Amino acid sequence: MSHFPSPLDRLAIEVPSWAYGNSGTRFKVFGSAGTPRSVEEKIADAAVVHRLTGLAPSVALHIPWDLVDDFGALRTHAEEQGVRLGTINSNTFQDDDYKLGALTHTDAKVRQKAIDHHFECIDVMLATGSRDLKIWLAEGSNYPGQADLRGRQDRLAESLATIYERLVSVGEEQRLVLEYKFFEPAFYHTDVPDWGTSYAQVVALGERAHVCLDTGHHAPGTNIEFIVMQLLRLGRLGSFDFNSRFYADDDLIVGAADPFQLFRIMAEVIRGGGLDEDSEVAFMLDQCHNIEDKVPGQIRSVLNVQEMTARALLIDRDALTAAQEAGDVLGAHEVYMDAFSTDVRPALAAWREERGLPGSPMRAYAESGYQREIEESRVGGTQLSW
Ligand code: PSV
Ligand code: MN
Repeated sequence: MSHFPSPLDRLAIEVPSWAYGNSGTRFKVFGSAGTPRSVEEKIADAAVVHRLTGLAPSVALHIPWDLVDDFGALRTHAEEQGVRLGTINSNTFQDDDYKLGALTHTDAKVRQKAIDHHFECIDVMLATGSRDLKIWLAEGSNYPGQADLRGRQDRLAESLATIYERLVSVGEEQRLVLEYKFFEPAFYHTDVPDWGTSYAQVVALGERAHVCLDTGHHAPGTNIEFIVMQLLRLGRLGSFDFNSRFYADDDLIVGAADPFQLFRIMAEVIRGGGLDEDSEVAFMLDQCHNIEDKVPGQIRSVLNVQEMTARALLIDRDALTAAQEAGDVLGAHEVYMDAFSTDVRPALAAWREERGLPGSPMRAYAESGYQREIEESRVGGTQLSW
């Protein structure tokens, strides 16, 4: 049964440039042999993931981490490697001026600096051919009374409107996606803590503003697939940042901590049309590989998404609906679990081989010698990290 329903052929997962650099926790960033010293080397690594899986045709950039002098040349470099440059992520979380806020700051000069940074990101998008500007804000406060919650929300709306206005003026395709996160780095309140706040802000902007759902950005126990359903229903699910977590925003390999949750999310994506031909939902990874090799870590990640998507596509929708409508609680649950419990790995290996890809991308990577090659050749220079 290597014939999966056609949405499987449409599944494309964008990889983040930062996953190829060194990362860590606030305690330690570990260096590792072979880590890229340039954005070009990050893209070369990302291209290997796509070559071996056929699943990762684009690479997201983070500005200023991935600033280069010539984004047109970077675009050509990516295309020569067989990938595209994707979402542009802004960064207003590593500058002293933003200690008390960026788009929400009480000082208009600081707000303008943060807005100008987004204008710069829009210029980058024009050079790279990117569709999406993704905004995640590290803004909030640590102590009750420290900040005027309402004033910050109003300033946020105003700043976002200025950015959105510029974005929609440069072309027809560009979109703004606003990512939410319930805490960290702020610990008392966060200005965009949940999907409802992100939704309220993007709806006020216009039709080309959407919500980004990062799977690591909810309180433990949150029913994430419900949020997926609701945002799809409302037509505002712009993108996913996939990763998995045990405790907080762990940024581990997607599907590693809870494959069943990933299955449930993909089941709602499919149910809500998120893999239909005309869907504009972007599937991205937002992960760090602190201790494992980064390229195979990314390969494992995109394969996990594919595997749970394939299982979710096996849900017998007619049988499920019949059981649901008949009030057959356990029958409906069994139909759902039958799909989750199916081992699709042999069928996926066949599916890959039919498309000229290695049946086992993980084994193909291990046998390719690429890891040894980058470890031996990438000496000198400064390894990239955040
Ligand atoms: C914030 O935790 C976040 O999820 C945002 O997407 C950032 O851009 C990214 O992580 C940085 O790693
Ligand atoms: Mn994220």
